[in-house]
Amino acid sequence: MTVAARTQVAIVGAGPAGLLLGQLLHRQGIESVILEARSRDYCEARIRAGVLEQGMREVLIEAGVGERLEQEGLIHGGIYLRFDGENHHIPMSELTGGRCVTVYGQTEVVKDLIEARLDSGAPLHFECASVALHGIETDAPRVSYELDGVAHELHADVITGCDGFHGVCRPSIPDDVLTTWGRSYPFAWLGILADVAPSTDELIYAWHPRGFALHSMRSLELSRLYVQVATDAEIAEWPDERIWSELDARLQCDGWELQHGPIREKSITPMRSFVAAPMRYGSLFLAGDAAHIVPPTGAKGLNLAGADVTLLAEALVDRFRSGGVTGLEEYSDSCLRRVWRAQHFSWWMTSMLHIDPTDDAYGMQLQRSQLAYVTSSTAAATSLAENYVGLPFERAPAAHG
Ligand code: FAS
Ligand code: PHB
Repeated sequence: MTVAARTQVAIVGAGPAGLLLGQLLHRQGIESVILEARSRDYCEARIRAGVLEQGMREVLIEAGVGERLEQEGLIHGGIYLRFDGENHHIPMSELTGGRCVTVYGQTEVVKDLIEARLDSGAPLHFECASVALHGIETDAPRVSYELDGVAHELHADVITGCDGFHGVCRPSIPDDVLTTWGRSYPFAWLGILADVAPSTDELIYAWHPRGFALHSMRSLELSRLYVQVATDAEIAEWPDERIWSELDARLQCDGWELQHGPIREKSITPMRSFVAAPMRYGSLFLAGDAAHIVPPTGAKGLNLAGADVTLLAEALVDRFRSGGVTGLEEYSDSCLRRVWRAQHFSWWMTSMLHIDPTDDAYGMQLQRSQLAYVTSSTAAATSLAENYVGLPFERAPAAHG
């Protein structure tokens, strides 16, 4: 027996993209159902991004889920670039007319969005199995899935693929329609969450011959740090002592000391760049990691997901309210303009700051020269700053007449 249901927008995936899209639509009276493969605990526990662009902060506050973000988020007006034992501040807010970033973990964004969704009473189903799309070439698509052993069919006007890089939505688009671009990097990040106050007021991105290191944070009591490791590195090879020793070496700076503390979590993340286009096929729209991936050096992944669904929500509201289709027709091209800018910036930050084992001494000299230029030229620092804090989120044409 199959249980049939109907909604306006079927959202596959309850990561930041799917949850924020659902929240934006709900606030405009548009019905949606969110289908998530994993459990609520799994979604809320995944430690991922940590930095919100100005535009993402504004969207979350406008969407009515910004209360904790405003109370607990740490507003940063700059970052440090550290190399050859010297620290260089990039005053991003000064260089961008006051735009800042907010340090607020993706885990907290997801918790805030799940709480808002459950409080709204709008459908959000966790642990959906065998999710599959049907009829996306038509204007009557549907999603089949199993929940608690019961087969379901969700009929919708539109399906949004917010199911990440490994989801089922992008693969539902025929190969002869989709074009993909990508590259993998010859290194990865080992990230730790440590119960110790940060040893810095703003993020430190460090270039060092032993490899890249990043000092970030989650609060004034919780530090988040990363070291570049080999692509085949395993956690078992990285006891706490080795991690702290590498961080001490790579973040070394005269008159400064890194505070150590108990490590409560450690994980290894591969580094890749990826884009799939178009981000629309028939009645299926892709958003977030389902369509694109960036190396985390530029802190863009989560923010790109927010930019996509901000555009998509406005276009969908216009479609359901007044039958306007301009926003939906222009959705993919509008998103991809920002996606490719973020792709380049993320590649540029990654190439400037990581030691590529396949590169040579000449390559390291070029990196040093680039770092010296960015930390001595206002023009170069402004370019980094406006990309890091994020260009203003583009809005759907219909939303502004
Ligand atoms: P997500 O992958 O977050 O969410 C997709 C959701 O869809 C998941 O909950 C998944 O369970 C669900 N799903 C998958 N298949 C499904 C199916 N068949 N049916 C139903 N649901 C399904 N970005 C940064 O900016 N900074 C960082 O430091 C950073 N670190 C990262 C570390 C890791 C390990 C990873 C993987 C990513 C990291 N990112 C980082 C990028 C990350 O933050 C993403 O950009 C962000 O999670 C994108 O959000 P979504 O598009 O919602 O995708
Ligand atoms: C993080 O805090 O997790 C973080 C911050 C900046 C990055 C990547 C990750 O570029």
